[in-house]
Amino acid sequence: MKKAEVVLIPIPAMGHIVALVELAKLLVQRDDRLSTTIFILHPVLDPSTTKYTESLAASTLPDRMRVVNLPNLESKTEDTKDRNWLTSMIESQKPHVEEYVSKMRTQSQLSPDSPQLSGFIFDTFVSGMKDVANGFGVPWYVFSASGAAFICSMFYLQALHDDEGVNLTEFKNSDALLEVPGLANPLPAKLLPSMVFREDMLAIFLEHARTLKETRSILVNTFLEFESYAVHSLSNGKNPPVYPVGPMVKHLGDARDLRSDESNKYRDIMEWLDDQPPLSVMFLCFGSWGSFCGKQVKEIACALEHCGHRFLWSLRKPSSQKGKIESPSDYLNFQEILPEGFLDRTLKIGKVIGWAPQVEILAHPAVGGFASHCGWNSTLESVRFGVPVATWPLYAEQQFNAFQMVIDLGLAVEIKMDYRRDFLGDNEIIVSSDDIVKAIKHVMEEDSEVRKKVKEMSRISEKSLKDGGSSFSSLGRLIEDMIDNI
Ligand code: UPG
Repeated sequence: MKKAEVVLIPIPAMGHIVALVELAKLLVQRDDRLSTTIFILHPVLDPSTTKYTESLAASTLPDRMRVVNLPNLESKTEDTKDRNWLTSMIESQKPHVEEYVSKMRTQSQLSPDSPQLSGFIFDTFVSGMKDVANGFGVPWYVFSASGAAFICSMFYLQALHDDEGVNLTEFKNSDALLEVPGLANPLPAKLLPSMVFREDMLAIFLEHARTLKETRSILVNTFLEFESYAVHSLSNGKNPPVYPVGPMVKHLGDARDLRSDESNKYRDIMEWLDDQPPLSVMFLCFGSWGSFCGKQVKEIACALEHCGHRFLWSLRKPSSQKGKIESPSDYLNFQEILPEGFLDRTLKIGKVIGWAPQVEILAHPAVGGFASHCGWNSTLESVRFGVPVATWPLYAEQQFNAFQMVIDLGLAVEIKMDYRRDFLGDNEIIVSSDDIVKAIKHVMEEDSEVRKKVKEMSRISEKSLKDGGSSFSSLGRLIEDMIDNI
């Protein structure tokens, strides 16, 4: 029997590692001819990612799946203010990947029963590692931790820039309507991914878009029925083949694997939820890097006090140094940021927490709505568990995702679609408590059209992963391709 080894390399950030870990699990569980090795690049971007990778090391991984931590090259990549940090990290990690994979290969060649290297799967923004795969003479695939429409936007923007000479940075703040293939409706240009608006980031974005055209195939964490417009648009015979293999979301129960002090906090949250009526709780959580300035926190607090719904709010502390790219941390005491008396006044209806066991919360029957930054994993988790979202995008491609969810798919409502909170503190506007209340009331309506549509999409998402479903079949075709490589 032919056995194949696949090496997966995500960006060292939560939203990217989670999805590739789930893909690796899916591959080995689906086919016993496959083995997977995930390389974690170091330094990882934030402490929550470190906790997650530690929990992976501590948990029992499925057979034929391993996680390898590459050396920590902190000194070579420490200047995270340098927007090229990822490019430099990838360059410096290449020799380590080569060395490790060479050893794996030598060992497998000694034993004909061992799996043979069949290919690499790189995150969209790690495709600079393609030389390593080429050096080993094996194909490389790209995995998008964002949606299929986002990939369409990469190709579209690259063509606008390279073929038509359009200056993309001028789209910042522009209301010009763009016909992005993969979206059903014209997109206001200001909702394009943030990378496009800064010269230094744009060059990197375009380089990745060009590289994407060279890959063996594009794997996307999505499912056909959810992004049918985008998947069909990508499958035009000119692009590499596309495999929608999602939705892959973090497994329920992963939070319980964490260290016991974390587990106690999470138990407390889950017990609080157990005491709340069905669909009564609005959950607010803004991803691994989401935080707000003090003035905005006060507007949110005011909205929660007056909207008339119960709430569970993951509130995180922004970097104290303006201009420094630094992930948020947990507040030691929420009182330092919340309006005076807020915690006492809302004791019976709400709970403020730090890092949240998000999938467990979304899966809980008490949760009726989700205010989210629209990171792609959070978007898929909301769909997977049938919880409608109130969109509050912050950075990266989140405005684009919010547009897709609210306007294109009708699966979410808007808080503010063109909000942008740059890591460096640029462009911050304040969303009023009135606007927040309006969106919360809308998303919490029990019999709303949006809720019905999300529930239906949740059902379809489950079906897509089961035997005969669209993502199940797509993964099967991908696996055959990987086995054929050896
Ligand atoms: N999460 C928690 N608890 C928290 C916050 C987050 O469990 O308190 C989890 C969440 O369940 C999800 C992941 O962390 O699985 C976060 O992923 P995502 O929603 O995609 O957000 P980001 O971490 O912000 O992800 C980055 C980009 C985002 C992009 C994504 C995938 O910011 O814009 O879509 O990567 O490319």
